[in-house]
Amino acid sequence: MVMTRLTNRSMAFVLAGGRGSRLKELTDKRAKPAVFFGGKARIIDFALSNALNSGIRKMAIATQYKAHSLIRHCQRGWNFFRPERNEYLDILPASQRVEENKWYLGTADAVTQNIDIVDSYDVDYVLVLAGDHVYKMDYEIMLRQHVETGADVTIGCLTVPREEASAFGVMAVDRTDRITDFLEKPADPPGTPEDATVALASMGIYVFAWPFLRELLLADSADRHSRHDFGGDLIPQIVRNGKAVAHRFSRSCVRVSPDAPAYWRDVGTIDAFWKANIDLTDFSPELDLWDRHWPIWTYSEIMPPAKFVHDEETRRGTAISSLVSGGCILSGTEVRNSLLFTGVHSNSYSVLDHAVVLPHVEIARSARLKNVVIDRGVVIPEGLVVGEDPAEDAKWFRVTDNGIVLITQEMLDRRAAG
Ligand code: ADQ
Ligand code: ADP
Repeated sequence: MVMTRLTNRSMAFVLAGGRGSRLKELTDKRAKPAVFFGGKARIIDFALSNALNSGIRKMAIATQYKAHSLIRHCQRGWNFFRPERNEYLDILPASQRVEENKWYLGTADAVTQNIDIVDSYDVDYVLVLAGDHVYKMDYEIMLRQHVETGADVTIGCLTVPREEASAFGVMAVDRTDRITDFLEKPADPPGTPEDATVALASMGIYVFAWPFLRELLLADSADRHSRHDFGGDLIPQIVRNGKAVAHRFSRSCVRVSPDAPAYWRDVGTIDAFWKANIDLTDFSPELDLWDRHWPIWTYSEIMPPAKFVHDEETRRGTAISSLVSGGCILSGTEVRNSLLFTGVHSNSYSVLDHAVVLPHVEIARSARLKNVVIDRGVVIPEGLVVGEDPAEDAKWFRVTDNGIVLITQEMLDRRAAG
């Protein structure tokens, strides 16, 4: 028998159809996996890069909600897989394959509707991933655990504070990490035996042997009472009737970043999104995007280098403790603790402080913007001040409980119209 690596016998099925409604206007035009992150990337690049760096060369991406931006990104950035080398990456929009007007009913249905594609990949194992999170993880370690324990399903999990656990599938495990109970988004999540203040949460990452999952999906599609959802239907069913095992996220990170703490963020709210981006401006950020051993691949426009124009009059045109992407021109603007995506232009006397500025934002003169997230392509008018008077900000913009302000073009247009 020819010995092949486990990752060569596996595929990643990435679920990228969800809206991410807690990101509010940031996901009005795009699905959460397509939301920009870290200056150049999109959220989905993390799951795809993890799969690539783990040695997986067969991937499928199921899209649904507002998929245009996501599909375009994947077509531009992830188009280097060659069937001649037994590599595949397929983008699978809902309602393209089974019936013309049938959306994916739930996450499991997204796989069921594409059973023939998975069959054609000729793999033994399927790794189901959410395209929704920012993290680094070596999936090969999880695949190996799945094979070693002989589980029906292996679920990636991490500990979260108990009060945050209602947003997750929460599990109870025995001493061997076999899952004894699984509750999807419980109102009152149980703590762990060792520590009642934390709960063991599902990351929405699953490993199955394909023949097992295939049979389960076919049975599920015939079940009229099922919502065809992994977390809501299939996983609780396996926990009851089969063998489900927890894979601790921290284990899969040992090889990825031996010296750094395990990094995983949901970035599902404006606050979390702002903070995870601003954290990259730290002296030594927890998420190391510069690590050449675990690169985060993406598509990003190739643009001229960032330019800082020092204005003799204003004595500005500087950025400190900041990330500034290609194509940016900072002319007489002062930038502090901020993250600027590709192609941001900013003019004299303006100040950006703890600002997350998405691509192609234009900032006129004398704007002062603090603790903000500015959506792609926004044109900031001359003299706009945000982040100094919460009551004024709340009149026009979306202000979070933590005082972070989201600015979109629609909000500015409403403000301009009075
Ligand atoms: P949620 O994240 O709430 O919980 P869900 O909204 O189903 O579950 O999203 C899971 C993934 O599937 C996301 O990446 C999303 O973009 C995608 N998705 C959603 N609907 C889809 C559809 N119809 N077609 C294709 N893709 C779709 C899940 C688990 C929990 C677990 C959390 C971890 O159910 O148990 O704790 O993930 O975040
Ligand atoms: P990209 O255009 O690079 O994919 P987005 O995620 O911002 O970036 O785009 C989401 C979708 O909305 C795309 O179809 C894009 O063309 C469209 N779009 C972006 N900005 C605007 C805008 N200001 N008005 C209308 N449509 C927009």
